[in-house]
Amino acid sequence: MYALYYNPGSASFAVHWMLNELQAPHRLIRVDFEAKQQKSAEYLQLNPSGKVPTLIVDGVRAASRMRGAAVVAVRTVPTALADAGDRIG
Ligand SMILES: N[C@@H](CCC(=O)N[C@@H](CS)C(=O)NCC(=O)O)C(=O)O
Repeated sequence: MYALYYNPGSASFAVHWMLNELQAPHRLIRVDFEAKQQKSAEYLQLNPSGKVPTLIVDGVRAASRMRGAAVVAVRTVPTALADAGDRIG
């Protein structure tokens, strides 16, 4: 199960798109930039850069930044392709 810390219109869009595209079950947690939530002590424990996205996989922080999209793809694509009846090559 994935959890994505995001802010609308930000770099977290890429990871959110990948989760949706691959129909990967996920939970979204909005990070309020106006309230500077990304700089809160709680959030900095999750992601010391103080930025979104932060991707959590099975309760463990897996990736921040664009690598999150790659993590979702690598973990999910084989199953997604099989379900769709697609083949690589
Ligand atoms: N640029 C990074 C994303 C990290 C990033 O710059 N996120 C911005 C939003 S687009 C952010 O969280 N900014 C909040 C801040 O710096 O306070 C990427 O390639 O994915």
